[in-house]
Parts: sequence; C-alpha cells; structure tokens
Amino acid sequence: MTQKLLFAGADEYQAIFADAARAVPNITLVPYKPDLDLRGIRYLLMWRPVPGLAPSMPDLKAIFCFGAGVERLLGSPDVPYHIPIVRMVEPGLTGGMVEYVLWQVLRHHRRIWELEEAQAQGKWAPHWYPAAWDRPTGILGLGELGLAAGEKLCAFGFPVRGWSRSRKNHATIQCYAGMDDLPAFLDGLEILICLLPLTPETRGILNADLFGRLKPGASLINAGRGGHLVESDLLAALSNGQLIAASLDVFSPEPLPSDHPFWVHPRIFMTPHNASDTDPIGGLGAIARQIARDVQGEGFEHVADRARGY
Ligand code: NDP
Ligand code: OXD
Repeated sequence: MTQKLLFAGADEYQAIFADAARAVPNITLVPYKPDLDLRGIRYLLMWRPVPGLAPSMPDLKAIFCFGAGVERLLGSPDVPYHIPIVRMVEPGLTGGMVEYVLWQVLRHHRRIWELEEAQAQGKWAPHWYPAAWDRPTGILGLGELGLAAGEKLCAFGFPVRGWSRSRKNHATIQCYAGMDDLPAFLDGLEILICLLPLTPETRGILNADLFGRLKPGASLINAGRGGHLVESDLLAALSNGQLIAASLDVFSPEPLPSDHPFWVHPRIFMTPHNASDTDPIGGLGAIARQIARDVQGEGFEHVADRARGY
C-alpha cells in the first residue's frame, strides 16, 4: 500500500524530489505547506528541522533525514524525543563520498598545487612523490562512508588506517578504536581524512594537538562537519609547516562568510558542502524500503542513537 511521505525540504529541492518520487513505488510525496492537514501522515522527510512541524503531526512514526549527518535534528527542540530519526544511507551518497575522498587524496598525494604554481610561473618542474604504498593515510570515522572510502584507497595501494568508536577488524584497513588508540592511529600519518559525525566528543577534534601527531607536512581533508575543526589551529599549522595543505568541504557556519581567511588561503581547497549528496531516486528508494520494513513490523535500519549522538 502506498504511504504518504511529507517532504519538508527547501524550495529548490521540491521539483527534483517530486520528479524522483514518480520513479519510486509505494510512496506518495506530499509537499509541506503551512495549512496542510497533517492527520494520517506517518513519515516525514527533512534535513533542517522545521519549527513546530514534527510535534504537530499526530500520527508521526519516523523522521527521515535527507543526509547522513543528523546532528541538527538530534539537537532540535522541534523533534519529539520518542520519534526515531533515520539517517540516509544510499549508494549515491556513499559513491559520491568515495569519489570526493579519492579525488582529494590523489590531489594531496601528487601535491598538485606545486604543479599548478609551476605552471602559473611557466616553469617545467617535475617533482618527486612517493608511491601510494609509502603514503600512510588515515580515516577518522569508519562508518558507512569512511569504510567505503577506505576500501577504495586500499585498492589504490594506500596503507589505510581507520578510527572508530567501537573496535573493528578489516582485512586491509588497520583498525583503531577509541581515545586510547587515537595517538597510535595518528602517528606518522601523511594524509588524514575526517568522516566523523559531529557529537560532543568529536567537536573540535581537528586541533593543534592532533595536527602535532601527524607527520610534519601532512595534509588534512575534512568532509565531516565544520564543527570538527578548530580553524585558528588549522591556520597556525599551515603557517608553521605542520600541515602542508587542506581540503575543506564543511564549515561553521555555512555558507562561510565572504571575508573569512579560508577563501583566499593558497593551501586551502574549498568545496561548498558538496563532497557528496543524496541521490533523489536512490534516497527515496531507501526510504521506501525503510517504510516497507516498518509496515511489516521489522523496524527501521540506520536509526540515530540519541545517547551516542549519531
Ligand atoms: P556512520 O554513523 O555510518 O559512521 C560514523 C563513524 O564515526 C563510525 O565509524 C563511528 O564509530 C565513528 N565515530 C563516531 N563517534 C566517534 C568517536 N567519538 N570516536 C571515534 N569514532 C567515532 O556515519 P556516515 O559514515 O554515514 O557519515 C559520517 C559523517 O559524514 C556524517 O555524520 C556527516 O557529518 C558527514 N557527511 C558529510 C557529507 C558531505 O557532503 N560533506 C555527506 C554525508 C555525510 P562506530 O563505527 O564505532 O559507530
Ligand atoms: C550530510 C549529507 O550529512 O549531505 O552532510 O548527507
């Protein structure tokens, strides 16, 4: 039976998702408008909390998040505590992040800015870089995205370490867990990627102490959240050579104010929270499967855990 899914996304996504919904069976997408009769609608799709919306839905069973990171919904007084929040996990989002991580790791591995600077000066300046297997690379966050990115980097020959909260074993990724393991995980890394969720424990984790544990001249890639990064520590690490370059996709706040020093820093490559996006058809398909599980009494997958904060 077709289920109604209330779509409370930004205006620019309305037409895209309405189109995509036509390709996904068993879901009727209902665009949110303020005077809508909300009775009988059990499922809500949103990214940022809409003030007062979820508490005013008498039959609400679950909130689906458009994205993988749910910190805005978890921290919102507009999301009733007892309503499950379901994170987005779908192949388009994972594939996009794998692509972004690979793109940026190769950029740092090949020190592409040196070639760009040489070209700008009309210089023929071949430079040396080590083999991928001599470039220790680490991923903070070994979840849906971190694991997929790590496996791709292994396939390219990088020696990959991964750090998570719970202990894991993996055939090719060297796994570390918890704060006790963090120094060993970081020790001597040349490229560090952050794919953590933003929680009270992970806020500010990309700081001077952490940078000081990497190999001098290491690179940073942050596609987690802007709140992970202590911005002044990054600028100091880039100017004292502890870090050579950074790729940043996420900021605090977003959009980043136009007078922020990151915009013009020669060793910071920025993308506008665009590392990866949910594919509308893939995302609605994932939600349709989750709703089918709920209707059959199987429960939702990828429910955010309020105690863990992600
Ligand atoms: P998951 O929940 O699948 O993975 C999170 C990982 O982080 C898990 O391995 C988890 O450990 C680990 N982790 C969480 N807290 C800690 C901690 N305190 N110490 C050590 N490890 C910790 O999330 P996803 O992989 O789906 O997404 C990760 C994040 O990526 C999102 O929360 C979002 O912030 C960001 N993101 C950014 C996008 C972009 O375009 N820039 C797009 C999509 C997501 P464990 O495995 O033990 O639970
Ligand atoms: C995110 C996303 O969490 O886009 O950033 O999925």
